[in-house]
Parts: sequence; C-alpha cells; structure tokens
Amino acid sequence: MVPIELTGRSNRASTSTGVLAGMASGAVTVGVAELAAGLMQRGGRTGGTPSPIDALGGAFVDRTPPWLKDSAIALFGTNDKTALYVGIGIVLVLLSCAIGVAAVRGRTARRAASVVFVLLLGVAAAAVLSRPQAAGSDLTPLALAGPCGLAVLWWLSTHASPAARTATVGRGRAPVSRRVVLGSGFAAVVAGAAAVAVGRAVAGGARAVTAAREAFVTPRVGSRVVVPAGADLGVPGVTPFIVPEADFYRIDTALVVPTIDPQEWSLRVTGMVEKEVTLDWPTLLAKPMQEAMVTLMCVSNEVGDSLNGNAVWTGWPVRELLREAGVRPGADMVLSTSADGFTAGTPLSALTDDRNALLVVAQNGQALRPEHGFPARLVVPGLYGYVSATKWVTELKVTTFADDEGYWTPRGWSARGPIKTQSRIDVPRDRASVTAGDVAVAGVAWAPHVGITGVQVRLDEGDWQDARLGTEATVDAWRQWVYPWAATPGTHTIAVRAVDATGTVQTPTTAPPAPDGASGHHTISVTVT
Ligand SMILES: Nc1nc2c(c(=O)[nH]1)N[C@H]1C(S)=C(S)[C@@H](COP(=O)(O)O)O[C@H]1N2
Ligand SMILES: [Mo]
Repeated sequence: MVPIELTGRSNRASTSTGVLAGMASGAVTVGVAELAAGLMQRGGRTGGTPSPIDALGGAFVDRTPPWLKDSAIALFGTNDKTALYVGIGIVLVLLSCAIGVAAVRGRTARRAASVVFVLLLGVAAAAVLSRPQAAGSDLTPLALAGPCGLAVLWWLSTHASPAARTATVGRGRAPVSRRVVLGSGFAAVVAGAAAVAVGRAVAGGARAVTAAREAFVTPRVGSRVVVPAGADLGVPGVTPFIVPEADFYRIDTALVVPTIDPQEWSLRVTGMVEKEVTLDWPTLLAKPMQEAMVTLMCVSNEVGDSLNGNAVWTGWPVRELLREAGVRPGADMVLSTSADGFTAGTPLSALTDDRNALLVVAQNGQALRPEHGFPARLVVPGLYGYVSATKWVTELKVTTFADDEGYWTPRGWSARGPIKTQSRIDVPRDRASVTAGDVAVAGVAWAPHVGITGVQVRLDEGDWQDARLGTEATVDAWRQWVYPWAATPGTHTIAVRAVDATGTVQTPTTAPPAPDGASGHHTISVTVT
C-alpha cells in the first residue's frame, strides 16, 4: 500500500473531486426521484405532479411574468418547454457542483453543504405540493431520493480527501482508494442519469395526461347539483355522503392505467345508426353539460363491503349523442368499448330515457382521475358498473343483446345488471366493542334510480325498528341512516334492511355477487361492556 503524505495540498481533496461528488449526489437524487415519480405516474395512482423536475418547471412557469413568458416563446418558439428543462438542468448541475465542492472542504463545510442540500429538497417539495391536485403521496419520490443523494454526498466527500482516506485506517478500516472513490462517483453520475431517462420513459403518456388534467377547465352546467342539508348526517365513521375522488373505489381490468392524451382521444358511435358520429375532445367540451349525482356500484360487492361510492358527475347526456347518430329500429343494447379493450353492454333504454346517463368528463368538479377514466367515461344511474360505467370510453356500438355481449357476460356474470336494493352498517364495525349507553348505529342504503324510503334495524331477534334517514338528494344517490341504540352489556347482533320507493323491502335471501349482485341483510356482532 502506498503511504499518503499528510502535508500541504494533498491534505485536501481537489475541486474536481468535489465537483464529481456533487454531480454524483445530484444525479442520484434526481434519478431516484424521477424513477419513483415515473413508476407512480405509470401506475396512475397520482393526481398531482410527483416528478420534482416537472413540478419545479410548472411552478416556475406559473410565477413567470407574462413579458418573460412571451419573450421565451418568441425566443424558443415551440421549444420553450425544452428550453425550460435545459435551464432547470443547468441550475441543478451548478448547485450540485457547488454543494460537492463545499462538502469536500472539511467537516463544517460538509455540514453546511448538507443543510443547503436539504433546503433545496424543501424547495422541490414546496413546488410539488403547489401543483394542482397535489397529494401528500406526491412527495414519495423526494422522500426516497433525499437520503440516497445525501448518502452519496457524504460517502464520496468523506473519502475524497487523502486525509480522510488515511483517517479510516486509524479506525481500523481499510482506506478507500482514490480510484474506487472516483470510479464510484462516475458510476453514480451514470446511474443517476440512466434513472432519469428510465423514469421519464416509464411515465410515458402519463405526463401528457397530467398536463391535460392541469389545463382542464370544468365545463359550466345549466344547473348545479347541490347536496341538500341533512344528506350527510355527520355520524363519525360513516362513509361520507360524497366520496372524495382520492378515496373512491377503483375496479377495472387494466393492469396499467390507460394514459390518453385528450387531444388524441375520440369517441365513435357505430353499429345500428343512421350515420356514424365521431366526437373529439373540443367538440365534447363545447356540448351543453349537465351535473348528476349518482352512486356507482360494483356487482362484485359482498354484502357489507364498500365497492361503491357517491359522486357528482359532469357530462353530456348520452341520449343527445345517440340522437345525433340516429338509432335504427331493432337495437336494444349499446356496447361501449374502452381504450384498453374492456366492453360493457348497456340496455339502450337506460341510455335514452330521462335518467341522464352521462358521457362524463369530471368527478366532483375535477377532471376525471386517470384511474377513473380520464378523459371520458360513462355513468348510468341504476346499473352496476360492469354493464354501464365504461372508463376511457372510445366507442359506442348500437347493437342488440342477441348479437353482442360485454366483457363479463361470458365470464359468468349476467348480461343485465340492475343494482339490487341494499343497506350497510358502517358503525359500529363488525366485532367492535362499545361502551354501554347511547350508541349511534349508522350507515348507508341504496336503491339507485328507484330511491330509498326507509331503513330498519333489528337488534338480536327483536322487531325491525325504523332508523332516521338523511335527506334524499336524488333517487340515484344513496342515503345515510342512523339508529340511536341504548346499548346494554353483552354481545348483540345488529341487522339492517332497506325499503325502496316502490315499497319493496330488501330481501333477506342471501346470494353471492355472481352472477347479478349479492343480496341478504348486512348483519354485525357487537360486544357491549
Ligand atoms: N375500461 C374499463 N371500464 C370499467 C371497468 C373496466 O374493467 N374497464 N370496470 C367497470 C366496473 S366493474 C366498475 S364497478 C366501475 C368502477 O368504476 P371506478 O373504478 O371509477 O369506481 O368501472 C367500470 N368501468
Ligand atoms: Mo364492478
């Protein structure tokens, strides 16, 4: 082993080593963040902008004064975005180098450089959180990348100086050779850059979707849907009357969420029509839109489960689109197809009657989330999702039940799927223990497009007692209910049943989800102490 002289200049790492340490740390930080962000965007699970680079770019553009924006466009034309990214890249490289050069200047300088590094992460985090539809989970890439980048910075900068390399010998560890330090530094730069490239490639079209969703302006509607006072009873633990998009259940056959740039999207109306119609995005957005509150239900929902949710949907009535195409006599079904090949067979009558089946573009006033069908999907009151709620919809074929079938029909599910009247106890939870005294038993009940007029609760083998209902918003939405229970010590069974607007009482007969929806009373057991 070559002994190292601990004198003069050799005691300090060179500026170039510092540059390498900084570049390596910066590349690893950005690489890990962009890779994680790309995977998140690809998974379609994000509403906001998890890529710190995109977030910084977006935040910068938002804060750019108009004159600068205009001159940037004048200078770079349609390359203005490329110019922005190049600019961000240059700034990041310079900052990384400065941090690295400082970090090899000894302990105190290294600490200071680390503080600056963390502050910059904070700036990136603020940019991410400032983006439209941002969620806390969008910070995951930065949370993963920060420690990695810092570790690279520390390892390289502590082993960069000859003094540090020999110092490790004193602690009984083998010194890290200069060659290993330099080699690791270069490898980290290359790996970081590769991760950036992979991350951005993986995100693919998801990026176009993010941009399009940010630019989306929810269309105006003639009359807004309002949640009537008392629809949400406010009982703690009960499913919110309007379920936030981020919490809305998701069911589909898509392994990878389709990413559709609305500029490339179109919907074709084909089959038994007078003339085929192709609807593109600007044309759809210019149509007179409506709002409808509709509770969406999955046929796979077991009694007591929560594969369902209520939302306000904005869209154009499907009947108007079918009117434009002109339905020919004899048709009784519309086979809707999604960009990923899924199909649903919906009775033509459910799309043309007055129930306001919508070609939806917004959920609760926001552009549809990618996983809920962006840019457009169907929502049909009263029918299970598998026969009606096609997401990423690209074709409506007017046809017959005799000639065509939806995706799930040959897989053991019935061709027609009206939603069964059902009710659920949300609180207390099954097998919960509660203290004796006043206990609110509460939940939701639904009979979409028919309406709920009563909910009854049975304790042990007692009589059915009326629960108090939340205000009805529309017949297409569920209703909350609450039953004030004077709980006495012991183990009790609680069952619930709904009564719909036709006076029909929910059946006690149990059925599994297949082929046309589960039935039976949701029954729970509670211990009172
Ligand atoms: N493209 C597509 N659309 C689809 C499905 C699907 O698998 N692919 N599943 C349907 C089913 S079974 C249900 S219950 C609803 C669920 O909609 P959500 O994920 O927005 O809650 O979407 C429907 N639309
Ligand atoms: Mo479903």
